[in-house]
Amino acid sequence: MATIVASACSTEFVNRFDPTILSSIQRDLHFPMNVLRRGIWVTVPEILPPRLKVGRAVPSAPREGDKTRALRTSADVRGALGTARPTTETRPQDAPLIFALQILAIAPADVLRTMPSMKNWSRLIWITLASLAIPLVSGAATRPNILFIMSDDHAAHAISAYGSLVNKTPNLDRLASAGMRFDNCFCVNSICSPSRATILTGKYSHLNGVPTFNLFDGSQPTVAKYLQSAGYHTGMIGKWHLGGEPTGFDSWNILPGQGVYFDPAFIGPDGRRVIKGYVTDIITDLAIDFLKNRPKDKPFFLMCHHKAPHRSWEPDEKHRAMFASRHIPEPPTLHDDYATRTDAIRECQQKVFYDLTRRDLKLEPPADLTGPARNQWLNVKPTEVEITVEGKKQTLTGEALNSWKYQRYLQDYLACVQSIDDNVGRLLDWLDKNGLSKDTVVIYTSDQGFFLGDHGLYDKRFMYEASVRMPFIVRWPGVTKPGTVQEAMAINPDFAPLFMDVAGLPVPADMQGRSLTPLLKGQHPADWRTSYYYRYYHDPGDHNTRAHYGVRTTTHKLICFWKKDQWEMYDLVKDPDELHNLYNDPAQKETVAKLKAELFRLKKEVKDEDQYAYEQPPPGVDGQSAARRKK
Ligand SMILES: [Ca+2]
Repeated sequence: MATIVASACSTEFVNRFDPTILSSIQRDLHFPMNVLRRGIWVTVPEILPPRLKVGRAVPSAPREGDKTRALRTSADVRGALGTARPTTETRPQDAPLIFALQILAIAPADVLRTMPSMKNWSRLIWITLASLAIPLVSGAATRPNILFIMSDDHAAHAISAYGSLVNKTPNLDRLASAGMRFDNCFCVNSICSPSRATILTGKYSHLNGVPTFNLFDGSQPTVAKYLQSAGYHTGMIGKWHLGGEPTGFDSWNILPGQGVYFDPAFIGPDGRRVIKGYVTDIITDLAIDFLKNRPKDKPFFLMCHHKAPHRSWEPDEKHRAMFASRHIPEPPTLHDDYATRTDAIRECQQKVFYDLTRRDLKLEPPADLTGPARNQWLNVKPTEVEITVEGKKQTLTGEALNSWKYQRYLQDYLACVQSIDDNVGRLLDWLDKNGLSKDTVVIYTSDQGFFLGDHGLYDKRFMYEASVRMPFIVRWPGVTKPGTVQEAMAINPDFAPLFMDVAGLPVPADMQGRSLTPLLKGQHPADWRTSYYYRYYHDPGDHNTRAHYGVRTTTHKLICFWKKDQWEMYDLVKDPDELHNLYNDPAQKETVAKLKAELFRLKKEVKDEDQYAYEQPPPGVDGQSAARRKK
């Protein structure tokens, strides 16, 4: 005979609820996990007659300053429930969170013996709750599916919905026209693995342990684990790039390290296999397989992570041909002379004119070169290139070569993006055909932005706009008004809280972002952030890019390259291209002082105590691909 065990609790208490409690209860009390999952996260006051209001676990609500208490074991649950007492309190104003944990579990009747204060309660109450609760949690409308599509290094300004001047992306535009486009979504550390760790944990790099390309500690809480524990069927397909094996996913199939564009290897729970074809098509195929094979009685959470359009920008033949002879407009800052800027941008090695290699430019090595000599040839950054135009050989140098390099880079990059766009279309079509679009929140983003020749650069890392701005498009039928644009500032630590919220779960207190749901509903919370904190560590890294931290407000940006104590300040309203460093302008003294105060306020708020300022964990995410390269 099953009986529902219930307890009311405070908001803080709910926020400290640890998903590991589920496995603890399962282990200690021998409950089937699927029953547990069906029995939690239900808001009951609305369905209860007033006289049946449940008890409030007053003594278990943590007090101010009490940071250690958490429900981790079934003993904790018993302790919390044992203190519950009947109450006639009316429902508090913040009831959805306050009562989110009321039904903790469906427990065997004998468990009640450990909860003396509940003995006198009518068992009928619990049975009634059970019968009411289960239908409440089973509807797809209350727990929508989440399809999170993330590409790698796809700049927002290479999406036509964002006003791209260089390409057209009809499928991403289709998503944007049915949902909300975020125009000010930023990453907090503009590099691959750190962004992924932040998205999974809702935390900054200094708290999730991934400041650079180092191994992610898979034992820490992630949004995938929370959703999995709450009954979501979770999947991770494509580029993982956090080292080790994914945790918190019912199904996973990942590229080793960076992965490769053609005939890529994938690693799953059953080992490694090579799949013939083009990586963007294959990741989409695997995502569709996940959707086809999912248990139909559960909502799903699928992270579909593309490799493209990451360097070395290798398109498939179809898309390469589309862009092969296309002239791409140059960005206005391609010839930036870096006047007024600090040393960092001059010293970096991610410049289109100087740092693209023959490999990047797809130049063909002499046929007689093999092995290391061939690699050496491909890794040269050429200052002279011979090309053939209409049967005639030409040697390019200087400005002509610079322009040609930009065209070669963008043609390949955009051709890779075009395949992403096609494949997003395939996924959207599949959802449509299978009647899932209405019940699925679809998100498109990239792990950061990218320089498309902006400031003469490729790659990312810097806190400049093209690098930190992430495309972020959300289609949430019935919640988000189609075709809307969001100006409020979002950051990638917000993604995990958003997924929690979509799934009807309380946002854990240690997640540092904030759920974007109010914005998606068209609300404008008065206390929404107007500034955010950024920190990049990978110095000198692969591109000799100086470590820095900074603050971006809605109008200004302040950057500190802390190892050299060099600063930059930009007025984003008057100078959106960030060409004029105003840090040393006497007229800006007051503005600089205010920005510094805000920078250090935020640094403290996000608990950045310079954990990785001068020393970072060893590399740990590219081992497998490095091993492949050596072969
Ligand atoms: Ca990336």
